[in-house]
Amino acid sequence: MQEISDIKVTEAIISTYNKKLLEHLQNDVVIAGGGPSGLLAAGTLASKGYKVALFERTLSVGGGMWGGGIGYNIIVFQEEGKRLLDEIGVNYEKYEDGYYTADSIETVAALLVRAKKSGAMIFNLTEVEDVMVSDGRITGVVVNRSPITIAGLHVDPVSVAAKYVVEATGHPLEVLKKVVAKTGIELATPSGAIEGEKSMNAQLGEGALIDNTVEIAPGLYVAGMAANAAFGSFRMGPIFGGMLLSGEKVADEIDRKLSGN
Ligand code: 48F
Repeated sequence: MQEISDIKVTEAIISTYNKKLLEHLQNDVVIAGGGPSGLLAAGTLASKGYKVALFERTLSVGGGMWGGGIGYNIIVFQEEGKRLLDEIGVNYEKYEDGYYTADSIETVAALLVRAKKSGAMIFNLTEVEDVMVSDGRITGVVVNRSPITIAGLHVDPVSVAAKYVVEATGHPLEVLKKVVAKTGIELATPSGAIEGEKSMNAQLGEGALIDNTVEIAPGLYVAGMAANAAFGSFRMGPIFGGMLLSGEKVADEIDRKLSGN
């Protein structure tokens, strides 16, 4: 066995992490939240060559996907979601016509591997606690270490720039709430404010999700459950086709903007 220096191990971690953090102080796209929609968007954008940083508050990405429904680690996809499962290499079974089941753990793992291998940089234990604003446009995010925010410590955050930010924090809409509370920017919703999430109706919720995946404020897109919560649409429970399709749509829209096509 080679001789191991404890200090070398420490130095390797600190210098490697600092390097990747410094490389991602300016990005094409920053994604707030590492649930299924954020992960799919990160992988799709990174695979097109964009510089992408995804910030996730918790230790693990995957958001609400791990636990399937009531902690049974199975998720359901409808016909339209199957194409993306094939694309990311997830096994699934037909349950009945129009209903497919997949292992939630395999699906999170596949989304994560695809995002990382495509070149997206994932920063876990990092909370997006505010946005950067300039001339009425969102120009980046303000991040802090989650152990600091969870402990409620009075420690200042730091800033990370992006040409576009994606709000993918799911039900709580954390980034958009900050935008509304602090910037005075009018949202692209019917009222110009957050409409609020409605109760369960998977048919209507999944149907509305793609339409709600838009640039909701200059420089800021909404994706996933955050999009439905912002536009006053329904929640949909453990059916996940819409989440992946929303991640795909937000990536396509941002690609169109950045490439000028
Ligand atoms: O909630 P989440 O899985 O978002 P999603 O991609 O998917 C929704 C489904 O899981 C489910 C559903 C399906 O039918 O309705 O709820 O819209 O993942 C959101 C992620 O964002 C993280 C959070 O820990 C989770 O992993 N997050 C939340 N607030 C912040 C954050 C924040 N302020 N900064 C960073 N990450």
